[in-house]
Amino acid sequence: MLKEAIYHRPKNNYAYGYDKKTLHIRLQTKKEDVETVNLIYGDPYDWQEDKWINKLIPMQKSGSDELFDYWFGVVEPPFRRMRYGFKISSGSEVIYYTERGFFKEAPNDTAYYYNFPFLNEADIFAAPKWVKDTVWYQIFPERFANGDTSNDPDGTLPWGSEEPTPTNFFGGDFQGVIDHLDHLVDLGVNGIYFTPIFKAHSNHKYDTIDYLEIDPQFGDKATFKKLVSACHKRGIKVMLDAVFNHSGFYFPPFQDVLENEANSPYRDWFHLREFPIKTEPIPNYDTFAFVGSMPKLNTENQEVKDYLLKVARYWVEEFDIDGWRLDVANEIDHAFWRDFRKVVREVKPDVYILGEIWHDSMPWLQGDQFDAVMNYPFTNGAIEFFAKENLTASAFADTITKVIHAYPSNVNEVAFNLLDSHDTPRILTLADNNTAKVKLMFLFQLSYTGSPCLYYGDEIGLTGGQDPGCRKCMVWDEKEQDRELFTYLKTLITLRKMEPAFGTHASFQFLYTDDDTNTVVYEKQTNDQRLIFILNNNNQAQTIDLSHLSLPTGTNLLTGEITHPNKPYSIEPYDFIIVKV
Ligand code: ARE
Ligand code: CA
Repeated sequence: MLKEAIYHRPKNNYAYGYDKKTLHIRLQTKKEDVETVNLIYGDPYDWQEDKWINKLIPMQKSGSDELFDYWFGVVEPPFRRMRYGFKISSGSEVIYYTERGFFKEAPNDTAYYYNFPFLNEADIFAAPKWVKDTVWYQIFPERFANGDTSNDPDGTLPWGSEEPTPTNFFGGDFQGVIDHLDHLVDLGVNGIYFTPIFKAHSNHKYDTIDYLEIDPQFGDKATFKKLVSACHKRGIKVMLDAVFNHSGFYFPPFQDVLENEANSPYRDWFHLREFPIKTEPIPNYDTFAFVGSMPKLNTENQEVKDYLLKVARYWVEEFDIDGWRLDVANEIDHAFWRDFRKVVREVKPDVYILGEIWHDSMPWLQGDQFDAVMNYPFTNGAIEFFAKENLTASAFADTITKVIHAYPSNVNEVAFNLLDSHDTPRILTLADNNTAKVKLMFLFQLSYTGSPCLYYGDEIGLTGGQDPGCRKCMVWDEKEQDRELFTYLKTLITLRKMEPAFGTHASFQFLYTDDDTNTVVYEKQTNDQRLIFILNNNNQAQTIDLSHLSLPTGTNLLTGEITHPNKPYSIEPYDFIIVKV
């Protein structure tokens, strides 16, 4: 047994409260090194005649990647506290693994064991319930629809007349969104994530001038109020983009510092290193990246914190928005985010808090800061396997299995799963304009655990490379749209709503991969439904034999045909079968 590969660490993703009475416990061991793992657990104060009273329950393998097996156990400790360890068997070898290391016999001293001291309800990670039933749609307002030319900025170009650049404008606005809400209702999405809408200098608005004003090119507060109410009437949630890591260059406090330097009352609103302030050759103050027009805000300064938390509260309280997406969230201090959560949850207890973090985000997902992060590790796996075909089927399963085991289950269930965004090339472009590959990618995204997000235009086959290419004007002429793709997506979203095991209220587990045929098989399960997804990520049709899985007889979810587990499944190129068993 390879002890070096055996790993557990309480709290975080290895031991956590799933709900107010349930603990989830995980253990990592070397792949295929261990046959059984039993969880030893008991109440730390339950002794009889000097013997600790504990129980042994078998743990299940919840997944494997190229290096490790992951073991999973569920416990409901009667007094919401427990000491625990592991009995691990490999062939004739049996060892006991506790916080104090490995033993041949189970120690009888609870001080040796791992400790889950108490399951406090306030500590449990809990996102708003509605998120599990939300299919998001990301809108870059400047490029969705120009519904009112009277607010077009100077130099606005005719809609879709040119390729997008970092500086050109096409006049998108709120009226344009209101005019096309039925497109979203028809598609079946029920949450909109808007990139920034507050007064700013650029076409992307990530360089804020005034956090309490709508950018005039989008409309005014009355129009925004009309937009939110129109969305809510259609059962569509509204999430805004909070750019609190930095302001724009023309943010009045930064302008004041430029003018008054050390005498400015705002000098501690930023991270200034010396005067005079210079932006070249690189800024002599902290910024986003090295972008001089994005001076980093000092969120540890109480005045800045008070100002930004007032902004955070204002748009929830006055405009009834349902969520905040937090820009460059991992470069702002944790104390700020803990206060942010308190403030916005005070106004709206089920407001959704989504951090933009492209990497491991466990420190922000403890239940005291964010409800989710933009799940780019998921994105990368899906793009590499489905769009670029750089990953084998087993490597893809390994990638996703790692993502799943990096977080507690209750975090995974509300993950924000995107395939692309305003910061990445579009999926059709990444898939070399192969719509069949994109359709298979959408199937995986929409049947995976968590809340999917569709980037505007992907549903009708918009293309585009890295920013700014991915920010083309939306195409509204139906003759120019890929309506077949739209209808296909609409069908998947409907299935996600209709079939209990399709969405995020179900467990997810890979069942089989075949690297020769690039086949991936996974199942989604609820108490009363089991769906098996068989994906053929190959440009050749395949007949896939799954008899070794001894699946029960089922029906093809899309065609209603009976499926026999010992009869190979014939699947067209880049197609799939969903078996309802
Ligand atoms: C402009 C140019 C870009 C250029 C960039 C470099 O347009 O071509 O690459 O400058 O500075 C906004 C605008 C962008 C603009 C940018 C700077 O939307 O068009 O880019 O301002 O002026 C990292 C951050 C992540 C950030 C991305 C872009 O971690 O937070 O970079 N995303 C947010 C927003 C952006 C926005 C900003 C931040 C600034 O979503 O739209 O940009 O407010 C790896 C790294 C990640 C990195 C990611 C993408 O995964 O690990 O850390 O994200 O690549 O680069
Ligand atoms: Ca306009």
